[in-house]
Amino acid sequence: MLRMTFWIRRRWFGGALAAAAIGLGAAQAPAAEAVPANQAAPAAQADAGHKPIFAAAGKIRVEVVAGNLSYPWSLKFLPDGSMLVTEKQPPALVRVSKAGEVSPPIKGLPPIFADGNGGLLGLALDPHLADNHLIYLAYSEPGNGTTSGLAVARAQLGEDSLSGFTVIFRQTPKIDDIRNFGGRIAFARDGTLFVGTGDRFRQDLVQDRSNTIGKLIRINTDGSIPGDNPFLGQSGVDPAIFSLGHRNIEGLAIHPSTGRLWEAELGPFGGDELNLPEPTRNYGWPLVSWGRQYEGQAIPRPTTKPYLTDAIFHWTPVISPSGIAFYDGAGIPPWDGNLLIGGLSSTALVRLTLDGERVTSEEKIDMGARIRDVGQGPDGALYLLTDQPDGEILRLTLEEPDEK
Ligand SMILES: [Ca+2]
Repeated sequence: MLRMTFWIRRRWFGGALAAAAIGLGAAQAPAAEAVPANQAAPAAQADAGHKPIFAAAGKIRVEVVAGNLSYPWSLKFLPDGSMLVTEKQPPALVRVSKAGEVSPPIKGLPPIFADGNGGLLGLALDPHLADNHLIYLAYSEPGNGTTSGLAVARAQLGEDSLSGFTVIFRQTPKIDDIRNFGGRIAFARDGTLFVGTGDRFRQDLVQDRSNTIGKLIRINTDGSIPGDNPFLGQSGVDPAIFSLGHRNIEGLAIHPSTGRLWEAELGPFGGDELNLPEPTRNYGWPLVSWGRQYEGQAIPRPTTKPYLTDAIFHWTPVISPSGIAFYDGAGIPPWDGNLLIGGLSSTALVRLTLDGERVTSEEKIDMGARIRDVGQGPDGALYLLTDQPDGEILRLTLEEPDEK
């Protein structure tokens, strides 16, 4: 059944992509609408969920592990090999067994602002999860009136409920807008937690260091400020800030050998960025950009300035990067050491080959669906989340290497 619906969506999203490419919408293509429920696949296509994709590496097998997830946003593997998945809207946290069975929503989430880009977003597992059962969730928290802001909380994961739910970070100020919450969170090797925020469409606030709009955040897991945070003790600066000048951070990954944080953010009309954040550095938004404002006016050139730090790679037209992950090639050996990026408006899996900290080549692999998160499973396969009202977990492995 799931395989049938996957085939329908592949066709339908292919059409949506073509339409978006003609008009202005490619840079900010709205979340794609649901496929009409009365569409039925021809019986002959019933097995088309296994329809492979053809990449430079060869023929890639695509399996639908689970479906009927409502805009799934983050995927993490628990020690027993099952998965924990956040669903953006309506906000829900669910377990998914290795066999693909989706649990009822885990109880204990707080009130969540679920509109636009908001909802239940990022997920991180404590490095000592097996002992302390702690998980970390990023979500948009309702404020006064129609305002909202990114929040990060930790809680103990029980079988079917969360306990000890504690907010450890709140983005300030809360903003009356439904866009650009950021929302990805990732553990550094030193046990601190990185939080990627967005600009909330308030460019005027991003270069102001007294707030946490458009910033990369670094905190301890109890919400306190690490003693070596770069702005700690500076008056008028929020001490949670690690770096600034970011537009909308939805991709964070720690490099497996260097331990360095890599970050992907959505640009405006053009100018998606891949950055290597360093403490105190200013990544330029909205002073400079490789893109243009949504309204079309240019952002002043040059694209960077001596006191700003430029992206190491950027995309125009945009790919709309969301989750990113380094991959060790266990299930798809030719992708060993590559950085894989989920693309939203591009409906693509974007693969970058690297030479140290330099990007040497790029492959955009059309997945026919918006890709919200990517991650490697304990089985070595690559897993993807599709950003749809009936989103899926896809499992990718190399079926037949390209012999060329
Ligand atoms: Ca930048």
